[in-house]
Amino acid sequence: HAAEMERTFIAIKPDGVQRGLISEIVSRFERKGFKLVAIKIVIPSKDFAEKHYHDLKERPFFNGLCDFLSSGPVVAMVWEGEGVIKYGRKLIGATDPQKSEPGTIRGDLAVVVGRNIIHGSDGPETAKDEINLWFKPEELVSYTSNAEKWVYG
Ligand code: DGT
Ligand code: DGI
Repeated sequence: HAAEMERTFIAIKPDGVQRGLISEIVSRFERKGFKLVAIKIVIPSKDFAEKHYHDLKERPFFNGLCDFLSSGPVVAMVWEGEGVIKYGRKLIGATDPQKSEPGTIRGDLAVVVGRNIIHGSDGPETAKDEINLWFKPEELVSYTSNAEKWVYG
């Protein structure tokens, strides 16, 4: 498994941080068997939030969404593993917590779409773009996890 592993960008939004859910969320990715390769806590500027959500520029909730993301600390992370982009979305659950299944992060821990506590890249292209937006290359740590041989066999 030395080959290039898939990576995704995951962010705990200000509501998740303020509600004390950092460890709960990190734990779900960690216990699954995914590997944490970057993590930091930052308060994004409004301008930065707009860059992150540029795809949603035309939506009526865009401004409020960007105000919200820049309203407090965000825990930005990069997680690595086989199928981590798609399965990360599965761990997170549907965008609207009213529709997320129990057992998912949003299903278990959030109630409304405007406060759905976490973001995850929705595909390989956005994963690459979002990792590059939030992290410098030297902030990504390459290492061998001792658990890998037990996770992948
Ligand atoms: P997903 O799977 O969460 O990326 O969402 P999609 O791709 O199934 O749905 P999309 O990208 O068309 O819409 C994203 C979210 O935006 C969706 O959860 C509901 C919300 N939304 C869509 N259109 C409108 C609208 O006209 N007004 C408001 N307030 N929300 C909208
Ligand atoms: O990738 P997701 O976060 O699951 O969903 P997305 O990229 O379609 O939307 C990004 C964020 O925008 C989402 O996490 C919460 C917010 N959002 C989406 N739909 C609505 C919304 N916020 C409000 N207030 N109303 C919406 O209908």
